[in-house]
Amino acid sequence: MSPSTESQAAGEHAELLAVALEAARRAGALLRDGRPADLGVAATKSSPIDVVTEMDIAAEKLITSHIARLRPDDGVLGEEGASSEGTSGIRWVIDPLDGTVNYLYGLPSWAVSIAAEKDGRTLVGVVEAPMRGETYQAVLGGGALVNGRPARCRPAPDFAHALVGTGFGYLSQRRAAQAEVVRTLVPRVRDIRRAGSAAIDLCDVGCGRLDAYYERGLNPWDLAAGDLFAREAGALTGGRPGEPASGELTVAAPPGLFEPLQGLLEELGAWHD
Ligand code: LIP
Repeated sequence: MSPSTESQAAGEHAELLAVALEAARRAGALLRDGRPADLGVAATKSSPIDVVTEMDIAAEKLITSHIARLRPDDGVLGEEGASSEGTSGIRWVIDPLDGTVNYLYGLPSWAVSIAAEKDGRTLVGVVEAPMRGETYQAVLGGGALVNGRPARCRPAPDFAHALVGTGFGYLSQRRAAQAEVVRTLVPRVRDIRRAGSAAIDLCDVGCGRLDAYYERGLNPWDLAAGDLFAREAGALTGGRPGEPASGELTVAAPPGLFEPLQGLLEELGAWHD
């Protein structure tokens, strides 16, 4: 890449990051400060426990309006229905409220996740976790920061000392299959954590607060920003061997732990229900 092309790319990444940071900050403040005391379920999606609240919808509207104002030619894909192709080649992938069930119950582990991608590659990602007072940001090839400080994943522990995050889907058949996988894993690792937000789990791998994370059934908006953050913080991410992280399976861990975990998940069929 020529120097001028490099500087153009750096300038674009900086602009995309600034848009994502401000949109995430504003949405995070709305969700933190505007949560109604009587918050209820506004709708359900894939199952009666896959819920949407009025705040998911309000946060997505705030984010998409902010982006449209500053970058009107970009495409958008949001969990709550925002969808447009755009003409710029940039697409925003938005989970306005990741960890919706936690938010509904008043638990603190939820986040706003915003990523910008071009030709299917995530260029920048921001995860805003207001109840933690933390902002996670990453730029492709530019590293990962948590509250402006460099983030690095933990060096790989041996398998029996790994603290492993995971999550479960909203359909009972899938949950039964996921329970079988975690049943095998529990006696082989230090412990399991199920915090309820993929975006935060992926950022926790990047910050060294989890040794690993895996989950089947994530949507693009759940993982786009956190996957980039984890990778830029030194972790490996992927799905089945040779595959990228996806809804089929997402795995994140430092080198040396990623490979044996991915191999065991493949053996256990964690990639199918
Ligand atoms: C959630 C994910 C989480 C998963 C939950 C749910 P949502 O996303 O972040 O990892 O285990 O089942 O899918 O629905 O809160 O945006």
